[in-house]
Amino acid sequence: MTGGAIVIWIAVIALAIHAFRARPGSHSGRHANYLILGGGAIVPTIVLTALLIYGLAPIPALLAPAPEGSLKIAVSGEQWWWRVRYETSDADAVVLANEIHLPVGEPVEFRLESPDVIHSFWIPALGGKVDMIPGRVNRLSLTPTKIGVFRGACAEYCGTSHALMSFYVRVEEKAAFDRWLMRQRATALPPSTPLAKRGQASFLANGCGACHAIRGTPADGVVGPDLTHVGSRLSIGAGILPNKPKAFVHWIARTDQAKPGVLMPAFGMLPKADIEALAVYLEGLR
Ligand code: HEC
Ligand SMILES: [Cu+2]
Repeated sequence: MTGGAIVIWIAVIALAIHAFRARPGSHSGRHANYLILGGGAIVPTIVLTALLIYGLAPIPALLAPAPEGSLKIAVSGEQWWWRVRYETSDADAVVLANEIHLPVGEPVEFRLESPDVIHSFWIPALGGKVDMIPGRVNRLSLTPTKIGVFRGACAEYCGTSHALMSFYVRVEEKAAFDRWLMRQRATALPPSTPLAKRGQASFLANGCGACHAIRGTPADGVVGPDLTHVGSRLSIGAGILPNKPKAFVHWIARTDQAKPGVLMPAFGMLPKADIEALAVYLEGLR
């Protein structure tokens, strides 16, 4: 493309210089018309058609199904977070939120959906963006080639906190990925310290379980993110806060300040000690 651009640039500049130097009347009207038709219509049509074909060619590979047996991950864009479901060959899927791990060098197929409005799934370092449209399942296939942590974002304005809807993708060696997936599949470990126990009791007593699931406890809500291993995530609140007890306290007590318009009520009315216990309990869910 750079080569082609240089050739066209030189041709245009040469013509411009020629136009300045030519004496008036040195070209017939017929010649001038050929130049306008050729340079103004035919050449651009050929060049732009070639560029269009070149630009569209890689798209079918991105949208085609990944090879049989590759990893399939359903991602649902919600207001304003990401529901992630690993559809592993076993019957039981692995559910989490706002974080995706991938084995390096292996093809993966994302199935993108949305229950509410149009979102757009975009991991700039790994692949093109694809819209998540209510009532449809769009596909995106890619093969990550580099180990590392990459940020993803919603690329379609979807409401008040559209800009606070991010996620992280961790690309790692297959062995590390398998260990991670096994841990994510497991149910939550019971709380071990008195403070964490108090946190769990508070979680179950205050209705958090109506919206959140913590597998291995009676909490089985599906309105909000699955919190079974929330303590293992790189961030909380869809990429906006660090995974630290202090951030959990802030999120639980002043949810709407952390994320305007959020579909979770703030629980600032709970006793401070309860909120701190909740934070310690959740942060410990590795
Ligand atoms: C009415 C439903 C509802 C209730 C009740 C609720 N939440 Fe949430 N919660 C949500 C939703 C929805 C989100 C995702 C918000 C977002 O990121 O936009 C969320 C997000 C969270 C997150 C961040 C999860 C992540 O993956 O980053 C934590 C932690 C959390 N809630 C804890 C709690 C606790 C603790 C309680 C009880 C004190 C509670 N929630 C009660 C709906 C609820
Ligand atoms: Cu969105």
